[in-house]
Amino acid sequence: MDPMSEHRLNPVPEEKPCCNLSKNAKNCVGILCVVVVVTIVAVVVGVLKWGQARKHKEWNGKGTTPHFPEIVLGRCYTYTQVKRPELSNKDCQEIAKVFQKAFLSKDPCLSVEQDYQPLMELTRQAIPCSKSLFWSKSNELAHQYTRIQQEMFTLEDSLLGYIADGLTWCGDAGSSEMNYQSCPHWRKDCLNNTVSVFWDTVSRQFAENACGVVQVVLNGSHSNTFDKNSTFGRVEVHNLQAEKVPTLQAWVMHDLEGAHRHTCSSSLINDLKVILSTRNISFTCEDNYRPIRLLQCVKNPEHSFCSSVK
Ligand code: JS2
Repeated sequence: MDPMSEHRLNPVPEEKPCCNLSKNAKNCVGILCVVVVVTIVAVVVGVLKWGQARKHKEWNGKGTTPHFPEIVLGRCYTYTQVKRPELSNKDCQEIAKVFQKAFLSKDPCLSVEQDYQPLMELTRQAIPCSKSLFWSKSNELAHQYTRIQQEMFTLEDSLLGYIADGLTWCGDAGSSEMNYQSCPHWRKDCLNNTVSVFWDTVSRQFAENACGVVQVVLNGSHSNTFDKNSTFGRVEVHNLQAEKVPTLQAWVMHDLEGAHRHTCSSSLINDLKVILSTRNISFTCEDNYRPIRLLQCVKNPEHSFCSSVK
């Protein structure tokens, strides 16, 4: 018999699909497969992240600012290419790299000034004499003033202060990664933490490099207008160089609404005067320095104090 005829007589039953699933059932199987794959991926990523987080010590302070490297690089370019193009030759890639080298793979509670020396060298910047402005408990008002008087410089108006202001960063001795989960808190964990040592270091350098007549904006409505334990009172006052800085001028500003807790004639302000006199630096003081008073009135023109301001 012709094999073909045999074939026709006993056709092999058509391959039946392996499973007689309806269209819906097939969709369900497909969705189930996707869910299983996604779950596996999520578990793997979770374990990897947990492992990464676990290898860092846990601290009481908030962790490294998210996108820290990108923020540092971006701020450096903004400052050197837009705000102060006279610094356009600064190497921001190198600055960002050296900033991280200052704290990565190091114990964040054993930070020392030396860690930041290479970074300070790279960002070195000449502040003109008689243009340095210090502040204490008056961050917003001091920077409102330097935004208008752009020839004046606070530390945060300098390249390194501008890059770091408001950021948190830390690493670990046992890891080359940044700790984004937590960083040491200055009171609950340790004083010599990565961020506090940075600000003391750059504040000391800012004061050491100051020349000419320098100013400080103090908050007369604050209970501790001159705080000996503040960065200004503990670091900057003691690092001004008498051979370069003949005089410190204090501007004691009062909130338009707030209590006038301290004025130039308060004993607290006299404490500052005494410290400076032992360092051969003269001291002058003015309550509610008019240009800054006018700035306060811009925000509150109807206030009674402001109607009398000529
Ligand atoms: C943590 C930060 C930040 O004269 C000023 C500035 O030169 C500054 O460096 O130090 C003085 C202000 O510090 P002070 O007197 O302790 O006043 P404060 O109102 O308690 O402000 C504390 C800010 C210290 C330095 N600092 N510290 N994290 O992001 C940061 N930014 C600055 N400027």
